[in-house]
Amino acid sequence: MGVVNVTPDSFSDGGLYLDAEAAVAHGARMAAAGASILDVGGESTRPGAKPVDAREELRRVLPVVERLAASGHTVSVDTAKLEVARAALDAGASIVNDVSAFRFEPRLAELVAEHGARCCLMHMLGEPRTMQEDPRYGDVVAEVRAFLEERLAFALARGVPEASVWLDPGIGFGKTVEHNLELLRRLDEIVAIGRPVVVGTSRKSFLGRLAGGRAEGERLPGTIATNVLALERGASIFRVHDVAPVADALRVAAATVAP
Ligand code: HH2
Repeated sequence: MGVVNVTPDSFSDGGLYLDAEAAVAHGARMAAAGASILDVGGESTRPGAKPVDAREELRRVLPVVERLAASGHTVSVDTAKLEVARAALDAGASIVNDVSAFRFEPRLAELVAEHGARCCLMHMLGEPRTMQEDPRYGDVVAEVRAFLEERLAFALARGVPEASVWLDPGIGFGKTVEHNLELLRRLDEIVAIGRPVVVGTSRKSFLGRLAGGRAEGERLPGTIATNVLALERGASIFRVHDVAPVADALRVAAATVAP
């Protein structure tokens, strides 16, 4: 899954693809490099990012979703807003990637069911504005697993078929470095829920810290290491900014994992 951020303020590529033309070209390049899904987002979720209203989010993502879908790409829309998800699905997106897992807008579940779309439900502690203020868990893996099971049950109760749901432990969303590491170490416990698992470690700050202080653009080695290990532990979908090198690494790693 290649990341297409149509935002001025995303943590690692904010402002680079704000223009629809540039975002579409970037998406097409990632598809050519091996991305089978393009995840288009119009609102940054980094701590402290400025909230965006639905009108502005739509203005950013809709032309990009439309054009990428029209060119035959599988498009997911990274949003927690009903209006944005509805317009994106009508414009050809087929997956809703909701970092709030239908908590902020429960009616997203019915929308996904009505459209026969797929969805990615992600764990986040609270909301983006405050999630990194001293996050605490008893057992982070057990709590994230219980949350994802509850959100999966919610989606099913609203009519989303089980086969349409992917789950994501939400690396970096209300987690310390140690929480992120524990989730990656014990990813098999999230995979054991029985749905495809999405992981998003790409360029995230814990990788910079672990490597001794690396800026966003210097976190590719950490991104590759964590995605390869996540593959070995059963993850199925890898949300990344640097598609070509990660796709190569995953192909090689996959060839060494027992079928
Ligand atoms: N991470 C980000 C955004 N959306 N969706 C899923 N399913 N999993 C993730 O880990 C995830 C996500 C944050 O990364 P990015 O989009 O690059 O940054 P920003 O939120 O600043 O736009």
